[in-house]
Amino acid sequence: MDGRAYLLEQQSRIGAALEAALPPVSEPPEALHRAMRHLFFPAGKCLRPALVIASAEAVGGAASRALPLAVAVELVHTYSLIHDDLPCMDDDATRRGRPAVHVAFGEATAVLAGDALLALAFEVLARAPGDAPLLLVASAELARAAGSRELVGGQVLDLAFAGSDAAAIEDVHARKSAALIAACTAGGALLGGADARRVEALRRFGRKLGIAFQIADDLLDADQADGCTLLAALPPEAARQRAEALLCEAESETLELGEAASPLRLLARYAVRRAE
Ligand code: GRG
Repeated sequence: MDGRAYLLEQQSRIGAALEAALPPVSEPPEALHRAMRHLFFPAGKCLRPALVIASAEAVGGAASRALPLAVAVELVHTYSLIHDDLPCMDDDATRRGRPAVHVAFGEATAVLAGDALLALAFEVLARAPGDAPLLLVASAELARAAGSRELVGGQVLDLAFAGSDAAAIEDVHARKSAALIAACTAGGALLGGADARRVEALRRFGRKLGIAFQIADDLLDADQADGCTLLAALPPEAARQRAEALLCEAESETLELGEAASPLRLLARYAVRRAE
Protein backbone atom coordinates (compact mmCIF):
# COMPACT_ATOMS: atom_id res chain seq x y z
CA MET A 1 0.00 0.00 0.00
CA ASP A 2 1.19 3.56 -0.65
CA GLY A 3 0.30 6.73 1.26
CA ARG A 4 -2.30 7.80 -1.26
CA ALA A 5 -4.12 4.45 -1.04
CA TYR A 6 -4.10 4.63 2.77
CA LEU A 7 -5.47 8.16 2.57
CA LEU A 8 -8.27 7.08 0.22
CA GLU A 9 -9.18 4.26 2.59
CA GLN A 10 -9.46 6.69 5.52
CA GLN A 11 -11.35 9.36 3.58
CA SER A 12 -14.64 7.44 3.47
CA ARG A 13 -14.57 6.67 7.20
CA ILE A 14 -13.74 10.30 8.02
CA GLY A 15 -16.36 11.60 5.58
CA ALA A 16 -19.07 9.51 7.26
CA ALA A 17 -18.03 10.79 10.69
CA LEU A 18 -18.06 14.40 9.45
CA GLU A 19 -21.51 13.87 7.95
CA ALA A 20 -22.77 12.68 11.33
CA ALA A 21 -21.14 15.57 13.20
CA LEU A 22 -22.29 18.48 11.02
CA PRO A 23 -25.81 19.89 11.49
CA PRO A 24 -28.12 19.01 8.55
CA VAL A 25 -28.96 21.78 6.07
CA SER A 26 -32.65 21.23 6.87
CA GLU A 27 -32.05 22.58 10.38
CA PRO A 28 -32.27 26.35 10.87
CA PRO A 29 -30.39 28.53 10.28
CA GLU A 30 -30.25 26.68 6.93
CA ALA A 31 -27.90 29.10 5.16
CA LEU A 32 -25.35 28.87 7.98
CA HIS A 33 -25.47 25.07 8.00
CA ARG A 34 -25.15 24.98 4.23
CA ALA A 35 -22.11 27.27 4.46
CA MET A 36 -20.54 25.09 7.16
CA ARG A 37 -20.89 22.05 4.89
CA HIS A 38 -19.76 23.81 1.69
CA LEU A 39 -16.13 22.62 1.77
CA PHE A 40 -16.81 19.11 3.09
CA PHE A 41 -18.74 17.08 0.56
CA PRO A 42 -16.44 16.36 -1.13
CA ALA A 43 -13.84 17.30 1.47
CA GLY A 44 -10.14 17.96 0.89
CA LYS A 45 -7.42 15.36 1.18
CA CYS A 46 -8.21 14.71 4.86
CA LEU A 47 -4.49 14.43 5.53
CA ARG A 48 -4.74 15.64 9.13
CA PRO A 49 -7.51 13.24 10.25
CA ALA A 50 -5.68 10.39 8.49
CA LEU A 51 -2.55 11.32 10.47
CA VAL A 52 -4.59 11.15 13.70
CA ILE A 53 -5.76 7.63 12.86
CA ALA A 54 -2.39 6.42 11.58
CA SER A 55 -0.73 7.73 14.76
CA ALA A 56 -3.17 5.83 16.98
CA GLU A 57 -2.55 2.68 14.93
CA ALA A 58 1.21 3.24 15.01
CA VAL A 59 1.18 2.80 18.80
CA GLY A 60 -1.12 -0.23 18.66
CA GLY A 61 -4.38 1.64 19.35
CA ALA A 62 -7.74 1.26 17.64
CA ALA A 63 -8.66 3.80 14.96
CA SER A 64 -12.15 4.14 16.48
CA ARG A 65 -10.70 5.66 19.67
CA ALA A 66 -9.02 8.40 17.66
CA LEU A 67 -11.93 9.16 15.30
CA PRO A 68 -13.45 12.03 17.37
CA LEU A 69 -10.08 13.84 17.31
CA ALA A 70 -9.79 13.15 13.57
CA VAL A 71 -13.18 14.83 13.02
CA ALA A 72 -12.37 17.73 15.35
CA VAL A 73 -9.06 18.43 13.63
CA GLU A 74 -10.66 18.54 10.19
CA LEU A 75 -13.34 20.93 11.50
CA VAL A 76 -10.63 23.24 12.88
CA HIS A 77 -8.59 23.01 9.67
CA THR A 78 -11.63 23.84 7.54
CA TYR A 79 -12.54 26.82 9.75
CA SER A 80 -8.99 28.13 9.24
CA LEU A 81 -9.29 27.75 5.45
CA ILE A 82 -12.62 29.62 5.39
CA HIS A 83 -11.18 32.51 7.42
CA ASP A 84 -7.90 32.46 5.50
CA ASP A 85 -9.78 32.97 2.22
CA LEU A 86 -11.61 36.08 3.46
CA PRO A 87 -10.88 39.44 1.76
CA CYS A 88 -9.24 40.71 4.97
CA MET A 89 -6.84 37.71 5.00
CA ASP A 90 -5.49 36.04 1.84
CA ASP A 91 -8.47 37.12 -0.28
CA ASP A 92 -8.91 33.93 -2.31
CA ALA A 93 -12.04 33.43 -4.41
CA THR A 94 -11.76 29.66 -4.75
CA ARG A 95 -11.03 26.77 -2.44
CA ARG A 96 -11.00 23.05 -3.23
CA GLY A 97 -12.01 23.80 -6.81
CA ARG A 98 -15.19 25.63 -5.85
CA PRO A 99 -16.13 29.17 -4.82
CA ALA A 100 -14.71 30.07 -1.40
CA VAL A 101 -17.34 30.18 1.34
CA HIS A 102 -17.46 34.01 1.42
CA VAL A 103 -17.98 34.06 -2.37
CA ALA A 104 -20.79 31.52 -2.21
CA PHE A 105 -22.53 32.77 0.96
CA GLY A 106 -21.27 36.28 1.70
CA GLU A 107 -18.59 37.48 4.04
CA ALA A 108 -20.63 37.62 7.25
CA THR A 109 -21.91 34.07 6.84
CA ALA A 110 -18.38 32.85 6.06
CA VAL A 111 -17.02 34.38 9.27
CA LEU A 112 -19.85 32.82 11.26
CA ALA A 113 -19.56 29.42 9.54
CA GLY A 114 -15.88 29.35 10.50
CA ASP A 115 -16.73 30.32 14.08
CA ALA A 116 -19.36 27.59 14.28
CA LEU A 117 -17.00 24.91 12.89
CA LEU A 118 -14.42 25.82 15.53
CA ALA A 119 -17.03 25.52 18.30
CA LEU A 120 -18.34 22.24 16.85
CA ALA A 121 -14.84 20.73 16.94
CA PHE A 122 -14.70 21.05 20.71
CA GLU A 123 -18.31 19.87 21.13
CA VAL A 124 -17.41 16.71 19.20
CA LEU A 125 -14.48 16.05 21.54
CA ALA A 126 -16.43 16.87 24.70
CA ARG A 127 -19.23 14.46 23.75
CA ALA A 128 -16.97 11.65 22.48
CA PRO A 129 -17.24 8.25 24.13
CA GLY A 130 -13.98 6.89 25.50
CA ASP A 131 -11.36 7.77 28.06
CA ALA A 132 -12.48 11.23 29.30
CA PRO A 133 -9.11 12.32 30.78
CA LEU A 134 -7.28 11.46 27.55
CA LEU A 135 -9.91 13.26 25.46
CA LEU A 136 -9.50 16.30 27.69
CA VAL A 137 -5.74 16.38 27.10
CA ALA A 138 -6.25 15.94 23.34
CA SER A 139 -8.77 18.84 23.42
CA ALA A 140 -6.31 21.08 25.24
CA GLU A 141 -3.60 20.24 22.71
CA LEU A 142 -5.90 21.01 19.81
CA ALA A 143 -7.00 24.29 21.41
CA ARG A 144 -3.39 25.33 21.94
CA ALA A 145 -2.46 24.42 18.35
CA ALA A 146 -5.38 26.50 17.06
CA GLY A 147 -4.75 29.50 19.31
CA SER A 148 -2.64 32.63 19.61
CA ARG A 149 0.63 30.79 20.22
CA GLU A 150 0.33 28.67 17.10
CA LEU A 151 -2.16 28.80 14.20
CA VAL A 152 -3.73 32.21 14.83
CA GLY A 153 -0.41 33.62 16.04
CA GLY A 154 1.30 32.22 12.92
CA GLN A 155 -1.29 33.93 10.76
CA VAL A 156 -0.60 37.25 12.53
CA LEU A 157 3.14 36.83 11.87
CA ASP A 158 2.44 35.83 8.27
CA LEU A 159 0.25 38.89 7.59
CA ALA A 160 3.08 41.18 8.77
CA PHE A 161 5.90 39.14 7.24
CA ALA A 162 8.63 40.82 5.25
CA GLY A 163 12.11 39.55 4.50
CA SER A 164 13.79 36.33 3.55
CA ASP A 165 15.26 34.87 6.72
CA ALA A 166 14.87 31.08 6.45
CA ALA A 167 14.64 30.50 10.21
CA ALA A 168 11.92 33.17 10.60
CA ILE A 169 9.99 31.64 7.69
CA GLU A 170 10.19 28.18 9.25
CA ASP A 171 8.97 29.64 12.54
CA VAL A 172 5.83 30.91 10.81
CA HIS A 173 5.38 27.49 9.14
CA ALA A 174 5.82 25.80 12.52
CA ARG A 175 3.03 27.86 14.05
CA LYS A 176 0.64 28.19 11.14
CA SER A 177 0.88 24.70 9.72
CA ALA A 178 3.02 22.30 11.76
CA ALA A 179 1.44 22.85 15.19
CA LEU A 180 -1.92 21.49 14.02
CA ILE A 181 -0.21 18.52 12.40
CA ALA A 182 1.75 17.87 15.61
CA ALA A 183 -1.54 18.00 17.57
CA CYS A 184 -2.81 15.30 15.17
CA THR A 185 0.13 12.95 15.64
CA ALA A 186 0.60 13.52 19.40
CA GLY A 187 -3.16 13.43 20.03
CA GLY A 188 -3.64 10.31 17.91
CA ALA A 189 -0.84 8.58 19.82
CA LEU A 190 -2.32 9.67 23.15
CA LEU A 191 -5.79 8.34 22.30
CA GLY A 192 -4.15 5.18 20.95
CA GLY A 193 -2.74 4.52 24.42
CA ALA A 194 0.91 5.55 23.96
CA ASP A 195 3.11 6.41 26.92
CA ALA A 196 4.49 9.97 27.30
CA ARG A 197 7.78 9.16 25.56
CA ARG A 198 6.03 7.91 22.42
CA VAL A 199 3.57 10.81 22.45
CA GLU A 200 6.54 13.20 22.46
CA ALA A 201 8.29 11.28 19.66
CA LEU A 202 5.17 11.53 17.51
CA ARG A 203 4.80 15.22 18.39
CA ARG A 204 8.35 15.82 17.06
CA PHE A 205 7.43 13.72 14.01
CA GLY A 206 4.37 15.95 13.40
CA ARG A 207 6.29 19.22 13.78
CA LYS A 208 8.99 18.21 11.32
CA LEU A 209 6.47 16.75 8.91
CA GLY A 210 4.33 19.89 9.17
CA ILE A 211 7.18 22.20 8.18
CA ALA A 212 8.18 19.85 5.34
CA PHE A 213 4.53 19.70 4.19
CA GLN A 214 4.31 23.50 4.12
CA ILE A 215 7.55 23.77 2.10
CA ALA A 216 6.18 21.16 -0.34
CA ASP A 217 2.90 23.12 -0.56
CA ASP A 218 4.83 26.30 -1.36
CA LEU A 219 6.81 24.43 -4.04
CA LEU A 220 3.52 23.30 -5.63
CA ASP A 221 2.41 26.94 -5.60
CA ALA A 222 5.78 28.26 -6.79
CA ASP A 223 4.30 31.15 -8.80
CA GLN A 224 3.57 32.74 -5.38
CA ALA A 225 7.23 33.03 -4.33
CA ASP A 226 6.57 36.29 -2.51
CA GLY A 227 5.30 36.41 1.07
CA CYS A 228 6.22 33.97 3.79
CA THR A 229 7.62 31.05 1.80
CA LEU A 230 11.02 29.38 1.95
CA LEU A 231 11.23 30.12 -1.78
CA ALA A 232 11.89 33.74 -0.79
CA ALA A 233 15.09 32.53 0.92
CA LEU A 234 16.23 29.51 -1.11
CA PRO A 235 16.19 28.32 -4.70
CA PRO A 236 13.53 25.63 -5.33
CA GLU A 237 16.01 22.73 -5.35
CA ALA A 238 17.42 23.77 -1.96
CA ALA A 239 13.89 24.14 -0.54
CA ARG A 240 13.06 20.65 -1.85
CA GLN A 241 16.19 19.28 -0.16
CA ARG A 242 15.23 20.97 3.11
CA ALA A 243 11.77 19.34 2.94
CA GLU A 244 13.37 15.94 2.29
CA ALA A 245 15.79 16.39 5.20
CA LEU A 246 12.90 17.24 7.55
CA LEU A 247 10.94 14.23 6.27
CA CYS A 248 13.93 12.01 6.98
CA GLU A 249 14.28 13.46 10.53
CA ALA A 250 10.55 12.96 11.07
CA GLU A 251 10.69 9.33 9.96
CA SER A 252 13.56 8.61 12.32
CA GLU A 253 11.21 9.46 15.22
CA THR A 254 9.03 6.48 14.27
CA LEU A 255 11.69 3.80 13.85
CA GLU A 256 11.18 2.08 17.19
CA LEU A 257 7.48 1.69 16.38
CA GLY A 258 8.40 -0.71 13.58
CA GLU A 259 5.87 -1.90 11.01
CA ALA A 260 2.89 -0.50 12.94
CA ALA A 261 4.06 2.97 11.91
CA SER A 262 4.37 2.06 8.24
CA PRO A 263 1.08 3.79 7.19
CA LEU A 264 2.18 6.89 9.10
CA ARG A 265 5.50 6.99 7.25
CA LEU A 266 3.75 6.39 3.91
CA LEU A 267 1.33 9.24 4.62
CA ALA A 268 4.24 11.54 5.48
CA ARG A 269 6.06 10.70 2.24
CA TYR A 270 2.88 11.26 0.26
CA ALA A 271 2.28 14.63 1.97
CA VAL A 272 5.79 15.90 1.20
CA ARG A 273 6.30 14.36 -2.27
CA ARG A 274 2.82 14.73 -3.75
CA ALA A 275 2.55 16.40 -7.14
CA GLU A 276 -0.88 18.04 -6.62
C1 GRG B 1 -7.36 32.99 9.51
C2 GRG B 1 -7.79 31.62 11.61
C3 GRG B 1 -7.02 31.88 10.41
C4 GRG B 1 -6.00 31.09 10.15
C5 GRG B 1 -5.23 31.21 8.97
C6 GRG B 1 -3.80 27.87 8.83
C7 GRG B 1 -4.18 29.18 8.28
C8 GRG B 1 -4.04 30.35 9.10
C9 GRG B 1 -4.68 29.28 7.07
C10 GRG B 1 -4.91 28.18 6.21
C11 GRG B 1 -4.24 28.36 4.88
C12 GRG B 1 -2.87 27.84 4.87
C13 GRG B 1 -1.93 28.39 3.85
C14 GRG B 1 -2.52 26.91 5.69
C15 GRG B 1 -1.25 26.30 5.72
C16 GRG B 1 -1.44 24.85 5.65
C17 GRG B 1 -1.90 24.34 4.31
C18 GRG B 1 -0.88 23.98 3.29
C19 GRG B 1 -3.19 24.19 4.09
C20 GRG B 1 -3.78 23.44 2.98
O1 GRG B 1 -3.89 22.15 3.51
P1 GRG B 1 -4.24 20.88 2.64
O2 GRG B 1 -3.34 20.79 1.44
O3 GRG B 1 -5.70 21.25 2.13
O4 GRG B 1 -4.27 19.69 3.53
P2 GRG B 1 -6.98 20.32 1.92
O5 GRG B 1 -7.89 21.13 1.03
O6 GRG B 1 -6.56 19.04 1.26
O7 GRG B 1 -7.58 20.09 3.26
